[in-house]
Amino acid sequence: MVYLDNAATTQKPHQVVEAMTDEYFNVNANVHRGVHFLSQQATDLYEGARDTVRRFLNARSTREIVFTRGTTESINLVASCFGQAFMKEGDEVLITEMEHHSNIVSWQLLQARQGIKIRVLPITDDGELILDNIETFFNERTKIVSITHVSNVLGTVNPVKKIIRIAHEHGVPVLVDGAQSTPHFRVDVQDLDCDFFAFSGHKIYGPTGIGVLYGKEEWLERIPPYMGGGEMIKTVSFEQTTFNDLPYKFEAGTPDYVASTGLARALDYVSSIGIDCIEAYEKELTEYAMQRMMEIPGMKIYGPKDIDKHDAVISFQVGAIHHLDMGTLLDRLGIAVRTGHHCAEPLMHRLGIEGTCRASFALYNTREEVDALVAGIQRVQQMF
Ligand code: 7TS
Repeated sequence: MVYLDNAATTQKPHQVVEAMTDEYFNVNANVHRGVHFLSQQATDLYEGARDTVRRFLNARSTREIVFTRGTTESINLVASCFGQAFMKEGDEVLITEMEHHSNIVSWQLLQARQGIKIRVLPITDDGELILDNIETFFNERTKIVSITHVSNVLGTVNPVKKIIRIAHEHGVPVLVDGAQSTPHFRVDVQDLDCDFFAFSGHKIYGPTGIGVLYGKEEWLERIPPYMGGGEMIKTVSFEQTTFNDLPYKFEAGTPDYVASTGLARALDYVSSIGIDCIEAYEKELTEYAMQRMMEIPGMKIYGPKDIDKHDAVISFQVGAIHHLDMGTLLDRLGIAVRTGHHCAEPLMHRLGIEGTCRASFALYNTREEVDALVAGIQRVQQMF
């Protein structure tokens, strides 16, 4: 089996699964709730995981690291809580044409509740953001920018640092969707100077059900909690409740403390290999794949041609072969790719297509697997 659906989710290293099994068998107890030995051990693991995430993102403080269920929940949290605190009817959020549904629909829910407006930065036919007239997208109603770091369809690496600088010149904070960037290259939230950053554990060799919202302390202090419940409070009476300190204000209820251990182990795994090594290896592999795939007659690859702007995701279409047929037949040959709109329907409309086939790589993929993909595509082409 050749697994090339890593943008959807990655396979897990032994260390990650073993750390979680070990916690269930040997340390399991609810966190932050007991004076007893096991609860303290579990709490130490949970808070240790938070510090591992802090180091991985180079955040200033663990107060800025909120555990969530994933990128989707992190974006919904910001849309909902930032929206409630800082956006009124007619205020604007600026997104892009290449967003994943999670960074579109979250804002549409806010639109339905509070009458905000969604403005959309356009892209070129090659899938790059058009920034020439970005200034015209800012006005006094612009309250937040919410953009993807890397497109899960086109592989485009967006110049988020530049966009953040421009937004800040207008006094506007920026949320970066890092679901597709964190697994592939170094992210430094202080260097980017983003105000919020979201990513998912399962896309970076960690378990499902856990993700992160990084937020600058000044913003997290100023926005209200997302959900109410245990752990997010200081005191509760029927008349009035006071909220807990950061980051616990945003962590209502029993968290997935076993998954956070798995995530920390996955980040340690990535760091032990070296994220810069991973980036270099995957870049070479993606370049090789693009070259080999372009040898196939009728091949169209979406996204930037320049490999420095193209992450480890290749969306393609071969002649008139429907992407679903291609994906199904590749699967018969033991090759797993994703087909369809990739949760980015507005992007499909922009490109004038219904969907694509998508091969996405991780650090464990090889040139031999790329060769198998190319041979598989050629075989499918012959069948047609
Ligand atoms: N943002 C981007 C850019 C994504 O690629 C995804 C998931 C999400 C947000 C949502 O992440 P989740 O972990 O909360 O679901 N993208 C994909 C994909 O490309 N194929 O399957 C899921």
